Formats: sequence, structure tokens, C-alpha cells
Amino acid sequence: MEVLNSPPNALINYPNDGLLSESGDLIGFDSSGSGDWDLSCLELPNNGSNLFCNNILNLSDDLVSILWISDKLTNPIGSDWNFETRLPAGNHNISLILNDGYVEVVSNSINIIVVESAPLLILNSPSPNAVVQSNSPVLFDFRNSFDPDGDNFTVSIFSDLMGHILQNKSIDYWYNDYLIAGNHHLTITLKDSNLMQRIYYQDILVQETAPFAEITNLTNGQYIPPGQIVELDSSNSYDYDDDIVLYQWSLNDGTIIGNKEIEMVNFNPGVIQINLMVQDSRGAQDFTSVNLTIGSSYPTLEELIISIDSIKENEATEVYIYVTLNDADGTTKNVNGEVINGGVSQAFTFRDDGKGSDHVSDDNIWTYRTNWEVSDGNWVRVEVWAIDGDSVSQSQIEIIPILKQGNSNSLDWAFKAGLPMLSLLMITFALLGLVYVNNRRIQISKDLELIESWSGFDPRELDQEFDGENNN
Ligand SMILES: [Ca+2]
Ligand SMILES: [Ca+2]
Ligand SMILES: [Ca+2]
Ligand SMILES: [Ca+2]
Repeated sequence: MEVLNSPPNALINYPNDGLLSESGDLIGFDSSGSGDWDLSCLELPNNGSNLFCNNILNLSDDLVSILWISDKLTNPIGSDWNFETRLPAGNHNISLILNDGYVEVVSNSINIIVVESAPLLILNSPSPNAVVQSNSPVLFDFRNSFDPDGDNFTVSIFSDLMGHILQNKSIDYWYNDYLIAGNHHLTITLKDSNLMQRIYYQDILVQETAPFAEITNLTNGQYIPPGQIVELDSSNSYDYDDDIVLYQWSLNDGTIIGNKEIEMVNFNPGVIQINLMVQDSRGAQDFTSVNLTIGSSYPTLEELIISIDSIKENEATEVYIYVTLNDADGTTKNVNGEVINGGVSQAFTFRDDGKGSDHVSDDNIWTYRTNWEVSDGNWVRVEVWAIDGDSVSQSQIEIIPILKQGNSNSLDWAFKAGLPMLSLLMITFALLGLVYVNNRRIQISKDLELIESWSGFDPRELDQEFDGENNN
């Protein structure tokens, strides 16, 4: 007995005849009810659910081809029982063709009208409801967007917090943009050359971030000449939220230098670490630091001025002595002197504190005032030096002749002869005895300070007494 092969069924279940659509719409194509009795349901999608097939067969007897065609298109629309696709604009008559190798069956055709449409957005980044940080740029990548009609088009992105982020941009590129902190409601508009536009909405949350501390114009290990004012400049520090509220400069020992964006500071000699902290309105902080070597300088004295040219024997004489100190790093705290007369030495201390005989404090003009009364010898020798830590400046020396009573017009021969002798002596000192002399002077300085610390005696006592008299 001959078993006749069954012909296929070809039915279009969807789309419906007369559907109106846009070129951008995905249209579902569904052939439910189609099939062939010689097909095994097991070999069909979803075990042949909704299709015409044979439940008993394990293997199909027929190889059935399936084709969806449009009279507007050269190529078939598809070759599956079920799928989604877009159709170009136009008036389409669509048929489903099944062929089981014996017979080709064509379904009733349906008509679909597809009109042109606006472009479609494919946004690879940012993803919907993305959460990002304000200090990193947001990647906008919509390069896969397309216009189903093949039209040229542009993309614009608008934020309710910032206004336009991108305006009429091409899909040839991706874009990186910093967004301000906040929850942005983005409006993404695609517009084609026919002015057809499609609008999408998407949110992105941008979180605030910490500031970045930056010190400008100073390099690590930089040498600063003694006495040079250092400009501490933090103005290149930044915060993507623009909310820096505090700058703080400090040293490693915790000393606060200042809290202005720019500070001008004179540092003591030595190696120092300068720390900068910046803080934003949420209290987030950032730190940076720089090491500097501040140079030191030795003191020098110049312009020793003594208010008298000569002194009369056995007569109390008011004397002012001024000397100018140069020490760029400002570390010299002692200027001392020594008066030698008739083999007797007396040490004294200058002042630059603006008190007593010193007119202006810290102007580097150091002052000493005294009453001298000399009875011995032919001259008074005044020597002045500055002490800066362990170093002693070169001396300033002046000789004051003593005028003998009744013989005041002529200087003693010994004084005349003594000057060259003295110069020779000083050179000898300089060549051989400098270390000894310096040590001795530092010792004198310490002795004077020690005497001061006893509080009963102040080497400046005379000066102060004098001031007292003057003030009264
Ligand atoms: Ca279009
Ligand atoms: Ca911030
Ligand atoms: Ca110094
Ligand atoms: Ca002074």
C-alpha cells in the first residue's frame, strides 16, 4: 500500500493584514498553524508548540524549507517559524512559502505599510541609572545608533542639572565629559536629516569626590637661599565639585604655618617638610608635601659708629655705639663688644629690640649706650662681633684716643706708635688665633647670658639706668 506524502500548511498568524508600521519598529513574524505532518515536532522550536507537526515521529521524513518574502525586497525577510525584524519604508505584500521537497505551498499574502522613522539610539555607555564619580569623565558611546532609513542624523544630550552636555554630535566618535555631582535626568535626542526625531530619557547619578592637594612652583629637595621668602601656593589644588573650603599649611612637628591659599613664609635654616591639606565642603581631605632645604648664612658686621672721636681723661662721657648686622637667615641673636682700656677688658652687649637707646627694633642696627670714664692709658679700643650659633663674625674695631687733661691738643706718642703695632697684632690673631678667639667670644656671650640669668645684674644696666634718667 502506498502512503501519500502530506503537503505543508502555510499560514501567516502575524502580522495582520493592513498593519501600519514605521521603519524603526520591530515587527514580529509568526507562522503558528503552519507546518507539515511529515515533520517531527521534536525537531521544531518549542517541541513544535503551535505548529503543525507529528508527535509520533522521532525523525522528520521531510526537509521543509520556510521563507518569508516581500514583493518590495530582493532578499527574503526571514527563514524561521518565528522572528522579529524591521522592514524598510514602503508598501509591502508579504507571503510565507513552505516547501517539503514535493510541493511548494504559498500562504495568502498580507499587506503592510511601513513609513520612515526617526533614528534609533543604541547607547553602550552609560548604562541606565549608572552611578559614577565626579572626578572621572562619563563615557557617552552611542556609535551603534542607526537610522532605519539610512538618513544622516545627530545626537544631543541634555541634563536638567547642566544644560546641554552634547549638542548635535556625530555617531562617528565616542565622547568623554565630566558631569557635576547630582542626579541627572538626561534627555537624549536623535534627529535625522528629515528632522524626524526620537527622544530617550535616562538617569545618571554623579557622586561628589574628594579634592586634590597640589603645591605649585616648589620641587622636592629644592634649595632656598638664606633669608629668601618662600611662596607657598596651593592654588593649583582642585576639586571636581569646586567645593574646597579649607587650605592648611603645616610643618612635620604639627606647627600650623597658615590657612590661606597662598602664604609667604620666611623659614629658619635647615631641612623642612611642608605639608598641605585641602578639605572640601563634605570634609573629604587630600594631602601633599614637599621637602625644602633652607640655606643658612654667617653674620657680618659693618658701619661701626662710635659717637665720640676722642675721650677726655677722668670725665664721665656719654657714648653711643651703633653697628649694622647682616645675616640673611636672621639667626644671629647676639652682638657683643669689648672695651679695652689700660689693660682692663669689659664686655658688653648690643640690643636691637627697639628699647632704650635702640630706636627701631629688628632693623639690624644694634645699639649700645654707656657712660665711660677712663683714667689710664692713651687709648680705648672697641671691638665688636656677632655670634650666630657656633660661628663668630669678623670683628669691627675702633680706637678712641684719650685726651690727657692739660695736654689735650696733642696725642700721646705711644698711641701713634701703637696703631701699627695693633694692626700687626690683629693680623696675627687672624692667622693663628682665630679659633681661640672665637671660642673665647662664644664663652663671653654665654657668660653674659649667665650673668643675666642671675637677674641681679644686667650688662645693659647702664643703658637702662640712662633710659630711666632720660624718661624722667
Ligand atoms: Ca529616518
Ligand atoms: Ca569635593
Ligand atoms: Ca645665620
Ligand atoms: Ca635697631
